[in-house]
Amino acid sequence: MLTLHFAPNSRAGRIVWLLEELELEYDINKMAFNPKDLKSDEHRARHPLGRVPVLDDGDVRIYESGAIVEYVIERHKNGGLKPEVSDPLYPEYLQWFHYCEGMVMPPVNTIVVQTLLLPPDRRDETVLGQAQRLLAKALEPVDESLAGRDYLIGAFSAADVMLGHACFMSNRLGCVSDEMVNLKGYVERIAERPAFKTAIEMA
Ligand SMILES: N[C@@H](CCC(=O)N[C@@H](CS)C(=O)NCC(=O)O)C(=O)O
Repeated sequence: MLTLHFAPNSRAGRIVWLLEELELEYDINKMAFNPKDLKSDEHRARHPLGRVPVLDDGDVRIYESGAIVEYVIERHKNGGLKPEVSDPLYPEYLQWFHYCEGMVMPPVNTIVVQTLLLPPDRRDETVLGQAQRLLAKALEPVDESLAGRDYLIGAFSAADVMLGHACFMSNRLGCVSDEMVNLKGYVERIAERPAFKTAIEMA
């Protein structure tokens, strides 16, 4: 049985979304998004930094959301939700899959820290402004690439589970401008997917 170690409003939502899309059975260990739960000895034994998501699958324990997504689609769905290696879309699939944690999430993290996690007297407007500009820049090529496409490589894929979730979060943080019409439509399409709704409503 798959067990997902989860906290609300976090990247763990990606894994719920994926498991729901694939109609796989799983258990959830729901923790609060606070140091008491995430930095407990119990959770640090699962993830040395006390972060989520972490997935258990029998004797296997794995963290890093991208690695978990790849693990699940390879081990539990015969490589479903991604193009074949020989498919012309495969490089683009890989690119957007990794663009999520590589380019979009670093400024998202900073924005979350600077607007939600730090107490107001420790927030820094300069750092926040830099991160917002960086995120807007990082989202531009995503917006452009979505012109005439419903999803990142046309059909829905695991790259959407990664980057689509990051785009949804960016939009929720108010960082997707109305000019990014393709991206706005993409976020709306994602939000309409029943599996995504289940993931996002899991608090
Ligand atoms: N690159 C990692 C990032 C994991 C991560 O930072 N998760 C956040 C939630 S979105 C977390 O657990 N934060 C708790 C903390 O920093 O204390 C992944 O993709 O899984």
